[in-house]
Amino acid sequence: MSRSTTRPTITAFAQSPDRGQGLARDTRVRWALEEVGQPYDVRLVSFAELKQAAHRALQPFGQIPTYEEGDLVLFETGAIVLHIAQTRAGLLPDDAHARARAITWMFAAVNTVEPPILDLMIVKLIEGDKPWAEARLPLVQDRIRRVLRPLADRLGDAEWLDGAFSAGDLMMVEVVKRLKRSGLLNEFPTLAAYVARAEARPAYQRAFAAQLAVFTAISSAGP
Ligand code: GTB
Repeated sequence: MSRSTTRPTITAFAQSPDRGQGLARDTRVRWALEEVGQPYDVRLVSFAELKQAAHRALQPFGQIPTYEEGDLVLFETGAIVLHIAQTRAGLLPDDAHARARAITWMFAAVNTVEPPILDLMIVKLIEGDKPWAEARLPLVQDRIRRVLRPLADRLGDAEWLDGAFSAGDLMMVEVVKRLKRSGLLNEFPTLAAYVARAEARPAYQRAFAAQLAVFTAISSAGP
């Protein structure tokens, strides 16, 4: 494990549409940094700045978050969290096989579990007024159940997915927690408890508070 000494800078929304409820993806990077005890700086970007060349040089798709550490620039939260976990102690086990399994859960989160959940957000928030939205909703909900059921089965009564809390749990919780308001998570009480357990971690609480503070600051500044 190579210990990095450079203080990273991440980007986050200057005005997050979720009003600081922890749904924007900088939260998962903040959380990973908090878990490993790595202090960091945040550069807030406006929606206009996201699409400008200077930001696209860091993030080709014009999105947050980005991660800068010395001359290293990263985008994609999976890659950022993996980098943090591989360069600081606390988010990946030392045993090579356990480490590979934890990374597998990270990929499962972004590659298998997150796509149908994002589909639900699209149906509800972006395409909600389209003529097909109502008919499509139950299909998307079923696709989500088809990943939540095996996830709940695998978790069973365990605290975390594979031994100690890892970057795999962090990414999985970040993905699954978006279902809270949909009611789907409550169909799987052990997964709801898993999310609650993760969000009770002091590192998550600090990450959540830090991103909420950005929203609180702009709200109290007034128009
Ligand atoms: N795959 C990329 C990653 O994981 O890093 C996805 C990054 C991404 O989707 N970033 C979003 C973004 O910058 C913010 S998090 N969007 C601006 C754009 O594309 O123009 C997604 C997000 C946005 C808003 C809410 N919300 O309001 O609830 C939740 C999540």
